[in-house]
Parts: sequence; structure tokens; C-alpha cells
Amino acid sequence: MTRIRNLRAAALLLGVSALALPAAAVEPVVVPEQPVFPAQGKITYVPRDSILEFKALPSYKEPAWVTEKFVKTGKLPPVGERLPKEPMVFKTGNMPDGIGVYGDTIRHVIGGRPEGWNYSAGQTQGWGGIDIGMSECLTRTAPLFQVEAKDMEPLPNLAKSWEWSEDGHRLTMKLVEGAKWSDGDPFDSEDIMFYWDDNVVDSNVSPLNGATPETFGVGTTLKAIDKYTVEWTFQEAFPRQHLYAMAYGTFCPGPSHILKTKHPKYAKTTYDDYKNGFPPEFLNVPVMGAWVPVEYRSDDIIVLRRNPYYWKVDEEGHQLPYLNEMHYKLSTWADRDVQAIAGSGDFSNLEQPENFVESLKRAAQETAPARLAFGPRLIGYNLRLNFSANGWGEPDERAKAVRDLNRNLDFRKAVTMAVDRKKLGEALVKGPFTAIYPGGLSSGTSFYDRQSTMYYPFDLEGAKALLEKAGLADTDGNGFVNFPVGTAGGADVQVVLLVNSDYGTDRNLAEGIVGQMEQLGLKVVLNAVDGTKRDAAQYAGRFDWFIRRNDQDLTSVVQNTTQLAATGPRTSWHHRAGTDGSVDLMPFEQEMVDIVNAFVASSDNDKRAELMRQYQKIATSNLDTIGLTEYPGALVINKRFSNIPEGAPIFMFNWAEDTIIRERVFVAADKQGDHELFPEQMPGKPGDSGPIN
Ligand code: BQZ
Repeated sequence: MTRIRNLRAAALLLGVSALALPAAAVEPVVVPEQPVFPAQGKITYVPRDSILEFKALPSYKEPAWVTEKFVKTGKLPPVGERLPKEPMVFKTGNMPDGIGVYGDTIRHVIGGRPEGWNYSAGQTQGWGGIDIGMSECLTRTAPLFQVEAKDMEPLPNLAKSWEWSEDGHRLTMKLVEGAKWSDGDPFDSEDIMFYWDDNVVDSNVSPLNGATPETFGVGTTLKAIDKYTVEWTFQEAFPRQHLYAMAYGTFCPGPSHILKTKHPKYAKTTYDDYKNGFPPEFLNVPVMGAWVPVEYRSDDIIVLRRNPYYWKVDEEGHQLPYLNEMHYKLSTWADRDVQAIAGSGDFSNLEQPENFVESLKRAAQETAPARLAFGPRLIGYNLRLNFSANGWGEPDERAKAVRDLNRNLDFRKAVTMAVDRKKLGEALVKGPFTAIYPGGLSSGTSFYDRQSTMYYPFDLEGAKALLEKAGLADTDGNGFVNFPVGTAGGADVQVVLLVNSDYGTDRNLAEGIVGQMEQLGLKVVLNAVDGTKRDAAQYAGRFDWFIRRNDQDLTSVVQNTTQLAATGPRTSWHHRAGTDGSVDLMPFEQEMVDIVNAFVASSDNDKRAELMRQYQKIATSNLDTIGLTEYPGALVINKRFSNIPEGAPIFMFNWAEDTIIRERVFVAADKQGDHELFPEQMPGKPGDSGPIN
């Protein structure tokens, strides 16, 4: 690099434009060490089997008011008949504050809005933990943050056990036996097969969080053996990796007895009727989760009440959850931070750096109602370029021309070298939080290897030379490069940047990119829409570039692994199948696909670590994504709650709403507030207008 700089300096002295010099073949360097950030809270690693088990207990308990007002009046069967033969038992030894007591609620604040309850058909319930609390999935991974790598395997959940065939191509799964939906309807393999056949495999339906058949391995099949047994068949042998995909959010079955009434395969309806058939006003929708939605006030609040058939207990036989109620105040993500810190809300994932300093100041005061603990640097943002050149998202001539540029490595190098990541990070928050992040795996994941993480340092002049090498020049002298004559009319290159307007951080990063690309001579315009519209546009391929906060694939590798590359027609975030059904992979992308598939098929930890080093080098050298910044998040939770695991990260295998295991969180009797809005009430029947007394 020095040689090139000297040449440029000489050229400038001679009055020769540095641009006239042939752009050097710019090679990346190893990303610099990040400033150390001391994550607060110490994780105590525990054996995987010390968290929970399935077994019958001699007796079971429930809140006294449930017995008095619902069992003795015949509205509910006795608690023992509402539980499965062998309920899930949370082990006291893994509960930081032990056996809890009933009462109180968690007052969440969320920035999303519910489209409806049909998670299986891709509707969001507003995020912020509401879908996590209502949906139970075959396996569970979020609590694994406390389990060492050598002991790592997803926890049983709706699938209470599983067994591999001799040759490793078949996995037989036993479901929890005798569990019921919150309306008393039996849970069994019919629910599993409806989710698989009629929501994942049926290409007319796209479940929330993007499950496709390839999420579980190309060619994978699933069938029911009996009411409580299903059998997976895989092309690879022993692809243990797929057990992670059976956790939240890719294998969380819905209530088939309700959903089938609107699914075109079983009713005279359209797929739109099916997706939109259970609007937020359809209350008491049956769930397997701990709380049932009983109240919805648009733009105000969603209230959920305890599920009378919840299939989990503590070691003394108390049916969970301890908390009777759950609130989701419909506000903004920034307000979630403010309310959690102020004490009018109870929980936040502090994930927008713009709120860090104020939150830290308030939480440091003696009187602060909430505790705040930072975890490792696991929140990261990438700029993702649409790589599809065969029609994904039906691009017009301009968009097609932009995608051709996106597929040009010199163009991607120009873009990445024009990004001043130090400035981007400092614009969000000053201090030791943000770090240069070139893209690829998060520095907080156990698979991260800095030596394999390649980085093109900020170099605006070098970037301009590469833009010229990519065939772009400012032919009309207005400061922005133009398409070559004959392409998109030789107009200014204009790139539309899709961004989620629900977050200040997303918007600030996007505005930073617009400004820095202007310095490069590239015109970027924002398309800022709310999260639901952002997701819809992204899934449909209707974008040139988009900014996305990292998902579990980059922060844990083992969760959502197939999203690390275009391993299937609909797995990558920025490159999916075009109109001919194929994904027009570039050579480096094919290498990434092969590495990810080899990772999934391997159970050898050393080999898996080596494969991820190879992945990281190829992904960052070829700029599969253009990293922007990375920083730690902090869990903010009201001090009255007990059983919050120390060191719980806000994001790793999943978000903290899952990681803290809310169904065993409680409030000691002397700390309970009168926050319940429907005290001593229970969910009604599906479609009822509210809870019942
Ligand atoms: C956490 C999370 C729980 C989705 C969502 C939201 C959607 C995305 C992402 C996060 C919100 C909160 O994240 O920001 O802290 O509570 O809900 O689900 O950003 O727009 O599509 O991937 O998880």
C-alpha cells in the first residue's frame, strides 16, 4: 500500500490526477484488534442436562385463585389433568433464585405492531418477545449461552427426546405426550405435520423468520409415525446442526385445529385469507406458550394472561408461569429503553447506541428501578447488496444495472473503502463501545478468528480509482458517477438503500452511508420504511442495497446457519432465486455454500472451526456483506424480578426474551406491584372478546 501511496503523492506533485494512475489491485489486510470491552456479568457454565428434564411429579400446584374460581366451578379440569404425562421440569439448581411465587407481570414495550396471530403464515406479532412467548418450538437454544461448547446441543422442548438411526440419515423425535393447546385441544404430530407440509413446504406460504425446506437441509423430509412421534430423513449423515433450526424461529408449530379452518388446502379460501385470517382482534388464539393474548388495543397495548394448560412446572410441581400476565405496550424501540430505565416498563435490550450514555447515567443512580448489564460485542450491522442478476424482485433497467455493479468486486471494494467506520461508530456513540466491523461473522461468536477476517481500510482516493476501474466516471460533471453510455441512459448511478425506519440506529447508519457515498461520487437515496415493510421488500428482493442488523447466523453460527450463504433458493438475506428458480451464484458464493453445507454435515468441532475460518476469509475478502459497525448490547430489567440468569446476552442464539426463560421468572411477594390489568382472570375460548372470570 505504501508504494501506491508514494506513487500517488508523486503523481499529485506532478499535477497528475491520482485517478489517472491504474487502480492498484487492492488487497485486504487483517482487521485491526478491537478496543477491549469488558462485558459485565459473569456467565457460570453449566452442564446441558442441569437445566431441565421431563418427568412426572407426585402432585401439582397452581395459583389458589385458579382453583377457587375455575377448577371448583368446573370451568377448568384439575391442574393434574391439564398437564402432560411427563411435564417439563425446570431444575431448581439452575434457577438463580430458586422456586418462585405466583403474581405480577412483565411490562414490555415494543416498537413493532401486530399484523395478526398467524406466525406460521409469516405474520409478525410486533416482535419484542411477544412471538417468542406465544410460540413453543421443537427444540430450544437460547438458554445454551450458559452451556460449554463441548456439551452443546439444543435443549428438548416440544420434542422431548430424539434418536439417530445407525447410518445417521434418520432422526426419530418423541413429542411431549399429553400436552394441550391453551384452549385444551391436544398437541400432537398433526400440528407438526401441518406446520411442515402446509406452511414450510407449501411454497405459497412463508412462515415468519423465513423457514424453507432447505433450512433443514436440501432434500430433507419429515413424516409422522404416530400421534407423538415424527421422523426426519436427511441426505447428509448425522446433520446434528439441523436440531438448531428446529428451535425458535424456524420450527414453532401453530394450532392446526384453528389454522386449518382458513388454509386453502382444507377450506375454500385463498392464501391471503389464510395469512390474514386471524387479525389482532381475534383474541384468545390458542398457544403452546406461557401466555395467551386476551386484550388488544391498537397502537396502545396487548395483554396476555397465563395459559391454563402450560406444560412446564418447577421441581415442587408448581405449574408455570409464575407471572400471571404479560404486557406489550405498543410504542417505539427507543421508548422501550426510556421506559425500562425510568421504571414504567420492565425490560429492554439496550441495542441502540444513541441511548447508551443516558441509560448508563440513570442506571448508575442508587434509586434506579432497573439494573443494566452489558454483554459482549454481538450487535452488528451489515450493508447487503442485491447480488441477483436473474430477476429476483423483478428489477427495472436501472436496478439491473446496479446489481451488475453489486456483482463487481472492484465496485464492492470501492464502496467498502469509502466507508469510514470509525466516523460511523462515533456518530452513534463516543467511547469504547463501537468497533470497526468489516462484515462476516461477529467478533462475539466462538467461531470468530481475527486472522481470517479481512478488511479493506478506509481510503477514499483508492475507492475513487476502483470506481473508475469498475467503469464509472462522472461524465456530466455534477459530482456523481454515471452509468456507461448505453446503460440506463448514461444517467447518474442511483442506488436505493432500503432501511428499517423503526430504529434510530438504522436510520443514522443509513444517513451516514448516503453522506460517505456522496464523497465517493455515488448517489444513494434512502427508502426508509417500517420493519414490516422492510422485511416484505427484502424477502421479495425489491432492493438495491439494504442495511440489516445481524441475525443469529452471524452471531452464533450454529443458529440459522443456512442463512450464512445462498444454500437454498430462499436462505440468503441478499441473494435468492430469480424468475427461473435458480440462484445465480458467483464463484466465491458457491465456495461459501459448499463450506456451510460441509459445516452442517460435520460433527467434528475442529473441522467445523476450520471451515468457519475458511468461510470468514472468503466472505470478508470478497465482500459478501459490507460490515459497518459492531457494539455490545445491554440487558435492562427491573430490579423486582428474580431468576434472571447473570451474564445473559441480549442476543446470541436468540434474544434475551427467550434467554432469560421468562416462564420461570418471578417477583417475590413483598416486591409485587399491582400491575395486573385482569387480575384473577383466565383466557377465554378462541375468538372470545377478552379474558374470562
Ligand atoms: C428483540 C426482538 C425480539 C427481527 C426484531 C425487529 C424486527 C426484525 C428482530 C429486539 C426486535 C427488538 O427485533 O429490536 O431487541 O426484542 O425484537 O424478537 O428488529 O424488525 O425483523 O429480526 O428480531
